[in-house]
Formats: sequence, C-alpha cells, structure tokens
Amino acid sequence: MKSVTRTQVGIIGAGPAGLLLSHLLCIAGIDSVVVVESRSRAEMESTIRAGVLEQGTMDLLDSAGVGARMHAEGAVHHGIALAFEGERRRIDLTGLTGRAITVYAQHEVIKDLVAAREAAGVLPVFEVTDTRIEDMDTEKPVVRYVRDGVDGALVCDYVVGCDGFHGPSRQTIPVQAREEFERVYPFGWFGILVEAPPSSEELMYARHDRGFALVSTRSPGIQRMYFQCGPSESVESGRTRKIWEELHTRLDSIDGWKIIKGKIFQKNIVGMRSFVCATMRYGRLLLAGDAAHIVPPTGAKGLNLAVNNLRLLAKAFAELYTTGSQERLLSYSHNALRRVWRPEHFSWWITTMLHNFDNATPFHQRLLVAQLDYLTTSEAGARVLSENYLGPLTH
Ligand code: RFL
Ligand code: PHB
Repeated sequence: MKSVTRTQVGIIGAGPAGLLLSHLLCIAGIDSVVVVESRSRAEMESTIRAGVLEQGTMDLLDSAGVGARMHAEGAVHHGIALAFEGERRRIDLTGLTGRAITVYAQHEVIKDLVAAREAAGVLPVFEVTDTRIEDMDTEKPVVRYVRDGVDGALVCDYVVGCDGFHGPSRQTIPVQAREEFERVYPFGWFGILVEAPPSSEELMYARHDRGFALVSTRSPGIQRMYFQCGPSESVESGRTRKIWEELHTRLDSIDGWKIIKGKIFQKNIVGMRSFVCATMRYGRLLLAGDAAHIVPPTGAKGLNLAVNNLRLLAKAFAELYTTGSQERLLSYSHNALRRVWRPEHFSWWITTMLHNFDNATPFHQRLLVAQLDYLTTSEAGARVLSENYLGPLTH
C-alpha cells in the first residue's frame, strides 16, 4: 500500500519550529501544509524542556493567537543572578533595558501549538519512520516516510527541515555544498528535576572552580538545576549525595543563600555544542531551527533563534503564494544568518565565561572572574549582558 499526498509545503519535524511554521503558514492562508514527525504526540507533550522566551518570541506567539496560556502561566523575570567567588550579584534586566524574559516551558509551547493545529483540523502525522527527502533540486521535491507499515509520500513545492540537529534534512544536502561551522565543548551539563519550592526567584548562573551550575525553575513545585560535568559522564554516575554536594559547593553564597533540596525525579545529561550550517537553503529544501544551528544552552537562545527563522520563512512563503515572487525564499539563507551569529557569539561567550576548561591556567581563571566582576558592577557591562540575554529589540 502507498499513500501519496500533494502539498505546497512539507515540513519535517513537529518540534516548536515545525509546529509554529505550519501554524504561521495556515494563518497566511497557505492551507496545504503537512508536518511529519517521528515521535508520538504524548511523548512530545510530556518531555519537560526549558523555555526562556524573549519578548520577540512572545510577540510572534501572541500575533499567531497562541499566547494566552503563556501569559496566564508563564513567569515574567525582570533579572538574573550571577554567582561567583561566593557572592550573588543581580543583573537588573528590566531596570537596564525596560524589557524582561518569560519562563514558559517549551513543552507547554508545543501543547499550545498542537492544540491550535488540532482546532484547525490539521494535526501533524506523528510516529513516522524512515523519513527521507528526494529530488530537492527539482521543482517537485518528495518527502518519503513510513507510517503503520504504509509507505507515505508528500509531493511538495518546498520542503522545510525542522527536524533538529540529528534529523535527516541537513544531511540530505550534499556535503560539498554544505558550509558548516562547529565547536564541541569538552564538558556537558548534568541536569536534575526536583520536587521542591523555588530556591531563587530568578535564574541563577554560577561559576566556581569546580565548574558551572544553574538554578532554574519549571513551576512553583518543580525546580530545574544543572551542573557542569565531564563530556562522557552518565546519569548513573550521579548519586544523590554527590549531586547535592556539587550543587552546594558551587552555589551556596556568603550571604547565607542555600539551595533548597528535594526529591530528584529525573536526571539527564546535556551535550554542549555551537554549530552553524550556513547553507540554510539548497534547491527547494530550507532548514530552520536546530536543524540549521545549535547554541550551548547557557544563553537560553535556541528556541528564540528558531523563531527568528520562522518569521522570515512565513513572510517568504506568503510572498511566494500571493505574488509568485521567490525573492525572499532565495535570500532566506542570507537573511537568516544575519540573525544567527550574534546569539551564537553570545552563547559561546557566556559559556566560556562560566565554565571550567581543563586546560585553563590560573591566569585565565582570574581573567574570567575579573570579567564577571566588571559585568556585574559596571552599568555598561551589565547592559551588554542584558541586551544579549534579552535578544534583539526589533526584527
Ligand atoms: P527540536 O525541538 O529538536 O525538534 C525537532 C523535531 O524533529 C523530529 N524529528 C523527526 N521527525 C521526522 N522524521 C525524522 N527523521 C526526524 N528526526 C527528528 C524530532 O522528533 C523533533 O520533534 O528542534 P526545533 O523545533 O528546531 O526546536 C529547537 C529547540 O528545541 C531548541 O533550540 C531549544 O530546546 C534550545 N533550548 C532553549 N531555547 C530557548 O530559546 N530558551 C531556553 O531556555 C532553552 N533552554 C534549550 C534549553 C535546550 C536544552 N538542551 C536540551 C540542549 C535548555 C536545554 C538543556
Ligand atoms: C532551564 O530551565 O532548563 C534552563 C534555563 C536557562 C538556561 C538553560 C536552561 O540558560
């Protein structure tokens, strides 16, 4: 058996990028959009993921009509804390810039987007396997997949790869045509989810001679914490006592602030990488989100970067299907990349400043502390950090 569907835009991946793009295209009157996704809806909606959202991201979700729950349940944060040398210092994001961030978990964004797709009667095709793209350098690229043992084919005008860093879309571009930049960091994050009240009202990023630590939150009763670990560490190596020892050592401060412990109910390891595929369009294949670029999570930028791509793609497809002009689609890679390298730099910079590198000399460590001191005492320094953390003012 075979199922062949003709569609204007075929999207691979129903993460935040794929879902939001399909929703934006639908709003723009482009109804013929199919999203294929390898995971199940239940799995996607229950994978607890961070969500530090920039104002620009919130504005787009609002204008797409999917911001109501984010406003009702998200937490607006007006500052962050940087902890080092036993002290906690606040960066007054709002006082310095008039702006703020909202913490609203990524899987909640996914739930809102899936609900909007469901209301429009066009859910993604979940639980597909063997996804591949053929003929992308022709006028009718085809996405092939298998669902419930049936071969599926989407015959498209364009294919958008929103399938994350490990998805097949980017790999489909011939290697000699792909311009890529990569930095893999020699450490990871050991992450835990804890049943406890918040330890800190605001996110706290810490540097210690033993390495980085982060205190974040998911809800009033669930907290998220991370600490820098070796690149090949496994979750099994994290015994509960050792985890709390590491967090206390790196975070407790001389003003008496201490982390609040609780029952650890999930552990995971996060790899750290900076990556840009500068070939974001190849023939009729376009890449968006993590499929095209990765930042280490220290700067909380990945999803926000994906949203920048989608804003451009939605406009480009709207132009194509109303005027017939391919101009914006042809310049997509160039225009998207202009918004990629600033957050790439910021994410690399803040990661470098807050983590311990095995080969760092004591001289280098002191320089980093001097830099943190400057950023937390100089208004100009704090403003640079704030502007980057908050993201661009205009789009
Ligand atoms: P995703 O979320 O990886 O979704 C890709 C989807 O494609 C599907 N897929 C396939 N589907 C069909 N066929 C195939 N062969 C497929 N292969 C893959 C996958 O199942 C998946 O559903 O990419 P997308 O949509 O581009 O979204 C990117 C964001 O998820 C990512 O940038 C953020 O999570 C990054 N990030 C953060 N971003 C922020 O803006 N703010 C934050 O506070 C923030 N914190 C974080 C983060 C990422 C983290 N980790 C896990 C690296 C914190 C952490 C710890
Ligand atoms: C998280 O809550 O998981 C989180 C928050 C901020 C970051 C990274 C992760 O920079």
